[in-house]
Amino acid sequence: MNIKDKRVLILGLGISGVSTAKALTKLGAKVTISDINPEEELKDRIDEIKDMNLNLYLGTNDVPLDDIDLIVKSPGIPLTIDIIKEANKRNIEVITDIELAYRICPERNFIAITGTNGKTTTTTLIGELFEGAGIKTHVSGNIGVGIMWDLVNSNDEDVFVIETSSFQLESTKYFKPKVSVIINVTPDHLNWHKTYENYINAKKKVFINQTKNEYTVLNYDDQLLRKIGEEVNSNLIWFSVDNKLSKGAYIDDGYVVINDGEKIHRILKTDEIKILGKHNLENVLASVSVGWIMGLDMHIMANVIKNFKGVEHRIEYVDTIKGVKFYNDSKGTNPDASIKAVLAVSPPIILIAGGKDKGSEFDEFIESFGDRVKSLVLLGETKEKIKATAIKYGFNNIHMVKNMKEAVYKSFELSQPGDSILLSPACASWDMYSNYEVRGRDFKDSVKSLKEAKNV
Ligand code: UMA
Repeated sequence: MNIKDKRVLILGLGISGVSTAKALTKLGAKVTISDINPEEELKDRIDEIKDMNLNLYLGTNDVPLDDIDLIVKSPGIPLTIDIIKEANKRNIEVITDIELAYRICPERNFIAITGTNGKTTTTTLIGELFEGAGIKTHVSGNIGVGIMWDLVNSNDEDVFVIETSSFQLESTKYFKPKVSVIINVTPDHLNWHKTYENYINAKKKVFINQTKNEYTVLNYDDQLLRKIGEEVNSNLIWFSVDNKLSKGAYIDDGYVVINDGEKIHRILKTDEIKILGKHNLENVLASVSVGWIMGLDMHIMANVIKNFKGVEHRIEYVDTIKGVKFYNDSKGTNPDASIKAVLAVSPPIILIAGGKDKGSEFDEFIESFGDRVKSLVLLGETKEKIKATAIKYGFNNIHMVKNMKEAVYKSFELSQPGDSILLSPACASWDMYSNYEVRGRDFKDSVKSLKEAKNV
């Protein structure tokens, strides 16, 4: 696609909007941007684009569409807002940045990772595998500065490892990565997608355009994905923690192995992996599958994995105060992610949960506590809903708090040496914070302040 002189409206001056605006201006497109927020709230973002020749509409998304050829919407903007409905009537296409990147450079080495949980860890690890092999890599999509700015600052042979969310995938049409990965699918973002089926359909778009020239990597242990595998038209590679496969990546006798169909290659021992939990074995298996498909050296992969300590805000060890360990899992933004954290951290656990209501149910989350969680400290929009579910299952050691500092101090009060205090909200952060990173940092700052207060 030649974007030069195309009249593009960018909806949303967030991370992806700024990245797209900078890139499209560089590529010679005629750019208009609108954001519903007023100027005062977008100062930093405006600073990044202030020297560029573009039209800016602030405090509204209602922009005249007469001179617009294409709309690139930020992933968090719903398809139901008036301007998008009007664009649909006029047959003006509405896409997200990953689709735009693909259309501009379809031959690039795009590797797209999706799934309900584990996306960021897997994307980051795959990025490190390529970098470890000396290949110039851009870790992008839901991570970092936004894919369009990465794209205009790259070379043809570079690899793009893209974390793709259902929000981004929903508005793709031709997007076709060289390798697609789905790690797992469980209900999430139901307030956005309305039905689980819509959410699943958005996830499937990661492989839907792929052919026999491309690869799809799926989790064999996920029953839904096993069924979805029947719809894959590309070369399908499975990975599994629980099963030995005739071809693919799995665990065998304490080793991560790849069976290439003829030979079994041992990559590393599972006890050499630093990131905790069964779900992280899945993330490692998905990553080595991609590395193998792309021809990476297995020894290099082993070394990178051995040194990989995980990502910030994902079961991140923070500190130990008087024998109590603190873990930040702010990235646990849905019940399934938080169940994984509860299973990975060593009990007894004091769990801090609650946040934005995305329409999730918390039954399985509470059921996963077993003997592992001893107290529940709740905050945010969903605190009453989680409390009611916990009581239904006979879990009564519940404490309601108003903010993160109170949550951390209360948890410590409830703890004994040997306990773990885990922030894993099972909810998005958007009721109290701009994103999960800000929430995670608030948790870590509160732990720091507690440490100072306790003088240890
Ligand atoms: N806005 C409007 N009109 C509206 C709604 C919002 O103009 O009707 C404006 C807002 O005022 C704001 C901008 O749009 O200024 C925000 O756009 P956005 O929410 O899409 O956020 P970005 O800053 O562009 O960040 C997005 C992703 N956010 C979402 O998908 C919600 C970031 O993922 C991603 O890192 C970034 O693009 C770069 O690609 C974050 C996320 O939480 C990490 N993702 C969700 C998740 O992981 O579960 C999907």
